[in-house]
Amino acid sequence: MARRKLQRHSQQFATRAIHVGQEPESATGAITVPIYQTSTFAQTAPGVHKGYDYSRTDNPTRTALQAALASLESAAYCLAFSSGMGAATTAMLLFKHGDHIVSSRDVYGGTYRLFKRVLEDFGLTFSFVETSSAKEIERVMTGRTRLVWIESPTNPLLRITDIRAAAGIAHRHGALCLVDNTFASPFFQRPLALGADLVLHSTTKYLAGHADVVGGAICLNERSLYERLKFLQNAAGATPSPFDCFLALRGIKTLALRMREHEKNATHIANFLKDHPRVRRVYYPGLSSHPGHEIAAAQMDGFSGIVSFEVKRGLAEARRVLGRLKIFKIAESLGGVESLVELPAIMTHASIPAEERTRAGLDDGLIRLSVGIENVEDLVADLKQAMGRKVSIRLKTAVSAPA
Ligand code: P1T
Repeated sequence: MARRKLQRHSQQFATRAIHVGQEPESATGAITVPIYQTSTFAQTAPGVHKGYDYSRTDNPTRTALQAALASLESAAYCLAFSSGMGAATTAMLLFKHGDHIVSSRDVYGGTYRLFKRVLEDFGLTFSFVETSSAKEIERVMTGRTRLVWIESPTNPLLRITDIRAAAGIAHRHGALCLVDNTFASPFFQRPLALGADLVLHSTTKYLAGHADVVGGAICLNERSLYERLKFLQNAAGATPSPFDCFLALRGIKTLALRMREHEKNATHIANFLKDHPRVRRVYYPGLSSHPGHEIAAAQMDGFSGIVSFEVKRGLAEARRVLGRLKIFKIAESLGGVESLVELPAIMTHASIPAEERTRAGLDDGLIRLSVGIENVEDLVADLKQAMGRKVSIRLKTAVSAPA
């Protein structure tokens, strides 16, 4: 995106993040949306109420969060959930026995686990393919395909799918296209504008941004689909608490500021790692050497803050690097202000069988960094000291069973 256009986008975005759905409260003028910590609402007569009857169905703090998120995704509607997986599970209730779903091969381990170890038992069938290739998507589409599920960038390999092309294939086959936009955040990518039907978020990550709340959301434009999902949100009940909605909303106010810093720091670190003698490969869509770089540059406004890399000497060396890092904390999750590091094969993606991980290109020694917004020189110094010392590897460590 041209600089001027990006500047305009981010100005409007930053304003919407602070104001949409967040008018001062009418009774008292409270500037911040209150935490409506109530399970139920008084009715003046049976069935007569002020738009809220029970907090699983709707709650004013959730209404505010949903309005803000819908605005940021340029969506007509948004529904909030108790976690990203709560959102995913509810989305999948749109489908029934015999339906076929095409999914990116490289997806969050919990998404794979939901598909393979839960939903297959309910008669849904799945094809996991490299969705960065339109040909691959086309190859597995059948008359029963109802959904193309895409992560872009993917977790943890940062693969990029051409969302417009994938949505086009889905639509030609009468299927929906869902994009898990967690890694980009709406600041850098708005999939509905590229033709997707549904956008899913783990709001736990960049949207809330402070590693203090777990949540999820689905944004969309189509009214009948929204009505069905709204029904399912209430019927299945994976809804967020008012306090969780408050925290997510508070985080969103600074999303624009944070995302620029995440990207700046991640770019710096990707370039540092790219030239490091102990590093075999760096995965960051902002690097011109990344195979998805051109598509990412065309469909995103920036490359976000996750960098993955392989060290030359594999898992044992990766473990040692993690053991030496001081500022980067070893933890699952991502997208918070603080820098985190993890080994996907052992942590976030351990529920994917080893042979499937290998097929997806996920090396046991892959290290994933969630680059925070600390001083970048401090982060580089931390990586330098952790990777600098001579590593003598005696330990041959097996990858353990799923967490
Ligand atoms: O953790 P939860 O809020 O339920 O979100 C699940 C989820 C969905 N989609 C993507 C792309 C994700 O990365 C996640 C959660 N991921 C991690 C916890 C992780 O460390 O990768």
